[in-house]
Amino acid sequence: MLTVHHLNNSRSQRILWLLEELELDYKIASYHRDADTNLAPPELEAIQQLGKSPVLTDTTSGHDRTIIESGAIVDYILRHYGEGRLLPKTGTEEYEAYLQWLHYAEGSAILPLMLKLYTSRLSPTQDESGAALQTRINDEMQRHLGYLDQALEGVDWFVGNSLSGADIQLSFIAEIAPLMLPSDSMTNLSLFRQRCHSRPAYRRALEKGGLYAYGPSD
Ligand SMILES: N[C@@H](CCC(=O)N[C@@H](CS)C(=O)NCC(=O)O)C(=O)O
Repeated sequence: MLTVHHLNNSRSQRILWLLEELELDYKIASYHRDADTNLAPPELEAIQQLGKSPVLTDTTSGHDRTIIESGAIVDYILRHYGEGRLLPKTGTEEYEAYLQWLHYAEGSAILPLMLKLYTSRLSPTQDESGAALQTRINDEMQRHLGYLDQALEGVDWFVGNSLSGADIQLSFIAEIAPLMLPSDSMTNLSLFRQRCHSRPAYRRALEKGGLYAYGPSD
């Protein structure tokens, strides 16, 4: 059985979406963020020592695997259970592009967004050092989100213009971007976000996953 260890309002929502797209059988083990600290509860550390979500456990066919990192989890599910869906064939240009975008989401694009989020929480007394970083953070945010926006010019999806695991992985970037930038400033990214939100599988995943602050507002 595949089990997604899922934290509310988190990156693990993407894994539920992927599993719904593939119509696979899976279980959700739910964890709730602490109301004061917003951190994951200690029970998640009992599953994997970092205590971060998502974690995927796979006990199918005698396996006893625990996998972390959303990109690795997306790729694992597609390679083992996707039956060729949402994953370009190895050896093709599309496969190379898929790998690049899959890694890019958590490897590069997320960093300035997280820095923005964290520095926005600094208290006024700490703010002076935070302010010094803002220009750099804003430049990096524009650079990375601009790159994504440009890559979507004239296409609906990032790889070969059909939905792949890379789009699912990048959806979280598109979803939190409006928290940091005016939502209409990156038109292609904003349309991409709407496209993700309009998928029936995305909607089903939302119903199953519970609280998710970055989904559709309607
Ligand atoms: N790069 C990791 C990031 C994992 C991560 O930081 N997850 C956050 C949720 S979005 C988390 O578990 N936060 C709770 C905590 O740090 O206690 C991935 O993509 O899986």
